[in-house]
Amino acid sequence: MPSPGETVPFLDPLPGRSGLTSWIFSTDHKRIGMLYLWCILTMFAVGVVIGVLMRLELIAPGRTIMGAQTYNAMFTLHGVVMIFLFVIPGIPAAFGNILLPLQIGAEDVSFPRLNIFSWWLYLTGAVLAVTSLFTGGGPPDTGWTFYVPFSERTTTNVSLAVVAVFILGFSSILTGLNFITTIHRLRAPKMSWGKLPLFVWSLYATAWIQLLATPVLGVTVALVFIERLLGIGLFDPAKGGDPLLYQHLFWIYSHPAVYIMIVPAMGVVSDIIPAFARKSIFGYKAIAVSSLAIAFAGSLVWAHHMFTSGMSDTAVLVFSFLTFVVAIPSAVKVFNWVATLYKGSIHLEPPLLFALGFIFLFSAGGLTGLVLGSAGTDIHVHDTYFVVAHFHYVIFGGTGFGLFAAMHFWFPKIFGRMYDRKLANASWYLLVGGFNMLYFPMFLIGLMGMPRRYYDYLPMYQTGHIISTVGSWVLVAGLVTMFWGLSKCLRGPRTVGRNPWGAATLEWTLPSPPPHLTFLDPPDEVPSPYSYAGVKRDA
Ligand code: HEM
Ligand SMILES: [Cu+2]
Repeated sequence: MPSPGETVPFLDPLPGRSGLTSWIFSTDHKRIGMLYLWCILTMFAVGVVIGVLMRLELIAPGRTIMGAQTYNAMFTLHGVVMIFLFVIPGIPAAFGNILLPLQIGAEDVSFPRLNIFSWWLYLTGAVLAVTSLFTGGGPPDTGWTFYVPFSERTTTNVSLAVVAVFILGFSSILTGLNFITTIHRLRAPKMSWGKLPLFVWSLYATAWIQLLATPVLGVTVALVFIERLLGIGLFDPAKGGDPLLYQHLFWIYSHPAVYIMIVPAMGVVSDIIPAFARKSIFGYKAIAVSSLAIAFAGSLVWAHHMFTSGMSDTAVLVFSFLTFVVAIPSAVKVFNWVATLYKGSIHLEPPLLFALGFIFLFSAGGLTGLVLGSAGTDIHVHDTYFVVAHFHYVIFGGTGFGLFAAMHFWFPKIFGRMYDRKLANASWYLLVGGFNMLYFPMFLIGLMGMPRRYYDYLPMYQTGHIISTVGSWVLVAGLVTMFWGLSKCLRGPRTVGRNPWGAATLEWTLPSPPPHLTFLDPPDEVPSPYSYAGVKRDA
């Protein structure tokens, strides 16, 4: 007879093990993924509220709803929350945890206790980051980049904030370590590297960046902390330190970090597109290898954030060239997705809509990145709203939409219930429309010279700012609609079968929701992940 663990859905309590502790001390990768998911969505909500408040301030020149110092704290907090608490952990820690073992036919990740420990570190880091706002000398006002020497001289609570970042970094490193080991050691015997779902390949590439690049950030923020505490001159030129050194160290992590954010989203899109085009993925190997290529080449381009910092011209040339090189693997992916859709039998369901939103917005972000990667044009738009537009297109349009796509693809599997598809479709129009209204004008006012990180501006920029602020309201309407539609996954009878979309990766062979214990014995047969012959959808 199977144990209750093999039949009871993982969301439901097991006999004798229920309540909050069965979640926060769980070593089940699926439950840990859910813990991350709730935290990440909460942090997203916090970040959005702050973003909307900033937009409100910017609706008119001069002071509107907050003063300069409050605005500085707001953009710092918004950046820290969105980067370190939302997009970096976002897809890998939530969906990666839930799906990685299921997709490779493993019982769990390699180190389940380390896994829950990572979540506790994440929670500690999040609590400290929020605490830094209310304690010490007021909320940090440096921007999420903590640039020296200002971050060492400001009397605001930077010390606690960098400690929080340090702890969050460890959480990320441990997740990466866990995933690499799991993929190497725990694949089902028949799950060869060539049969790995592309989402797994993307997590694998990401995990290497998490493991190798994050320690650099840890060291860097630790040095800022030490310098603030002890007053030794590491980075502050007044004390004989070197501020450029800080920028190098910071971006050696933080540029690869943008790939920690985006590569898993690319993996999500690579899994969704073939399933909804009913056609095998075009260029499986190219997509898998391009994830690794992005991880590798992406580690060599950090100084494109520093073209105006006074580096040598040779360095500028080299980093500009390398930046163009790293665009290639991303373009390879976009090409392959489009080629997969070509002549497919397309089902325009919500997951595909969000994946298409990803391709469109990410491409806009990526291509404008080339304007920034070429030093001549970068010097003109550096530190303007052009940059703000660019990175929102990449990280929000890319990773954010990738996460939305993942939710619409896998929530039926996770909860056993379908969301409201009409609301999902309606929200997509509001989100894509609101998004472009919010961020596109920023390209234009950026080109006109509107600097970033200012609460005030010249009247010549007001039209763009008004459109942008109204766009933020449309976007929020889209978010509310989307989450309202998704919340249907939380109530009512569980009616979704094993494979509502007719997808071919292993997790769709399990019940929805999967039971507590899965793949105690590895599966005998491992499907080809994108071959749809004979795969039926059952909802
Ligand atoms: C409703 C959604 C959002 C709105 C209204 C919004 C708005 C803004 C505004 C007004 C700024 C300040 C620009 C400046 O003065 O330089 C900003 C900066 C920023 N945003 Fe957003 N944003 C939103 C969503 C997001 C998301 C989803 C992410 C990440 C996934 C994100 C990441 C950032 C980052 C990293 C900064 C830079 C902070 C800094 O300069 O230190 N934002 N955003
Ligand atoms: Cu970069």
